[in-house]
Amino acid sequence: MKRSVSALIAVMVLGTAGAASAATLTPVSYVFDQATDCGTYCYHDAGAYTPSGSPAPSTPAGELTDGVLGYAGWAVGGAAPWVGWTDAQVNIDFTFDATYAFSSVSVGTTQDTVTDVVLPDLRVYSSLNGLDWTLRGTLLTPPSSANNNSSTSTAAHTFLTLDNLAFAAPYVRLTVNNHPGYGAYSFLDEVTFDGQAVGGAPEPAAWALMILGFGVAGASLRRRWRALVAA
Ligand SMILES: [Ca+2]
Ligand SMILES: [Ca+2]
Repeated sequence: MKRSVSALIAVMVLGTAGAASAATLTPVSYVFDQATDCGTYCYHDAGAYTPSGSPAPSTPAGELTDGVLGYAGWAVGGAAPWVGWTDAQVNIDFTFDATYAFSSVSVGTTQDTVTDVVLPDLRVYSSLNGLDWTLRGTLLTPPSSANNNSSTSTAAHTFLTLDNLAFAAPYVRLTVNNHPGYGAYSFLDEVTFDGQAVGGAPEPAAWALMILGFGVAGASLRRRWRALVAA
């Protein structure tokens, strides 16, 4: 009877341990190599657009991680929630407060036409020191008019997700490429990360397993002790 109860507890504990807790991971900061040449307009990280010639902000204000989304129609609300570039390729480097094991990166973006604001190609890199980068995932989205939205649509927009990622790092780079020869702009409004902590304190399920292990070891010691006394 006793044995079957502890077997049941072991199964319950193992079941909990198997359901590893992936969570949304929030970076502490990010920077991007946005050029000051924004074409006709600069779609800043903070606020709406400004005419060409205005300096781009040197420090991002955090629109990519503030939880605020735009619509499929980028022009709704003066494009305020969007961060946009005419650069063919932009690197956005995210810094986390510790090393995490990443499983997916999701990017809010939209398209009006393939020759204006176009869905980008995305690449994810990781780094242990913020200097040397290793490619971890690629999501290519060939330009297609099937992805067009009216620039005044209030429908929900696209999220492009790189999943099945498996790397651990404190730095993650997202490279955004707007298909040279097609789009003039890539627009992003949010970047989210899923994963879990590594090398930190054991999770409750791990503690339960350890305590169960101590119990089993203790019981086995007691049995051995009793066997010695009886002999
Ligand atoms: Ca946002
Ligand atoms: Ca903005």
